Amino acid sequence: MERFEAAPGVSVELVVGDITELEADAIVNAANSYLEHGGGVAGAIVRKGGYEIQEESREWVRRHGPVPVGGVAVTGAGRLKAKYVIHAVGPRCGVEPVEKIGEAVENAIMKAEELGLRSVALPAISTGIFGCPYGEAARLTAEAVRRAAPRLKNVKRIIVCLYGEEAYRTYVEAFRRVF
Ligand code: AR6
Repeated sequence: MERFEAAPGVSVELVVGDITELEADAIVNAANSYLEHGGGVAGAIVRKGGYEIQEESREWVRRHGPVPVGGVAVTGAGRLKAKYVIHAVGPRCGVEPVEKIGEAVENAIMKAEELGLRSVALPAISTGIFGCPYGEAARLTAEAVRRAAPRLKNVKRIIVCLYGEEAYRTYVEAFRRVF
């Protein structure tokens, strides 16, 4: 585990593990615009949290339409320890601009703030099925945390959850450069 001070009173922790096991007020999902939760983080969230998360997601899309790339939507978290799932839509690399990762991260953190939460856990958005390289995703994520952190009053703890050592090492390097 590696911890940085993102702003006075706001910490960002990088950890290795399964995001669905984390204790945070909100877990961020690496979602697609239709909130159809297939594999990766999304699949794990529905498997562990329950199918109600998928149903609530469909209802959200029926009401509001698809979530734009870089945007977020909120549902309950079913049986997960978290109170909410914040579904953040990252870009598909080679199709949409990689910079949208930063937008998705910043919007997810600011949504947690708006919900009055103290802690939020994020995965490495777009680096799995959406095919973005860890290096760029890590830099964009670190820069997005730096932009969001000074504006936070409720959120005190941001956790970035990496799945495996390679992702972890790359994100730690990027965060050391930014913080
Ligand atoms: N906990 C933490 N990280 C994980 C977990 C987990 N349980 N499982 C995978 N990862 P991905 P994307 C890592 O594919 O690239 C879905 O079908 C994984 O190693 O979950 O944004 C959605 O419905 C990778 O580093 O998200 C979308 O259609 C990172 O999490 C699409 O995939 C993100 O991988 C989104 O693709």
